[in-house]
Amino acid sequence: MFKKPSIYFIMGTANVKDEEPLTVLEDALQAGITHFQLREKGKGALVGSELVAFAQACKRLCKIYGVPFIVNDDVELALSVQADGIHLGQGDWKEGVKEVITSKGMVLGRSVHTMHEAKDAIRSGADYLGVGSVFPTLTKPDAEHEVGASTSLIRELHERFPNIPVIGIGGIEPSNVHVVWEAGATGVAVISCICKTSERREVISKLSPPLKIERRAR
Ligand code: TZP
Ligand code: MG
Repeated sequence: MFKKPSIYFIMGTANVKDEEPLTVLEDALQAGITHFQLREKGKGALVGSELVAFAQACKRLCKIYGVPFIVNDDVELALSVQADGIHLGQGDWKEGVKEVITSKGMVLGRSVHTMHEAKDAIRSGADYLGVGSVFPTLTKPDAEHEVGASTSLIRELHERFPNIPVIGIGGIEPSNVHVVWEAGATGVAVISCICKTSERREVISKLSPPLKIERRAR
């Protein structure tokens, strides 16, 4: 699922203000995102049948563009819409979840902040890791951020576990993305810089890695 450098877009309806969320997703797909995660959280978040219908619509769009559809947190939702993957934070892990996910052919992503958490996640079956927050972000106010700690963790993971894809997240935008690629990340995950722009093609092209990093791709 992570053969090329990844531009991993994350969105929930709360991240979008003046546009239709599905329009934003389709625009981002057309503009070249490589992965999509539905992260439906916060005030006014969809629930129940509305959430399932929205997830199904997101999945349909992703399928048209050949982009994996990943669900944040909600294992039940991921299973019911047959997502391609599920992403779990440190607090969202439940015993037995890996077995269920694997039996459905789904990929498992985990958020980690330290080498200890990373080793634990890999041991318990994570197929890829999210590391951050690399930079300060308003999108997740409770996210801890430290550029140095995140980039050195990305660098160390790249060296010690070269087969585990590592995705940097948090406050990433065209002006600072080079820091994350240079640390050895497999991909960059972004919410606001894609949701908030009307120039998605330009932003996504500026997020993409320089050619020398493209060639290094696992
Ligand atoms: N986890 C760590 S930071 C973050 C998440 C979900 C938010 C990233 O959003 P943005 O807008 O790209 O900073
Ligand atoms: Mg979570």
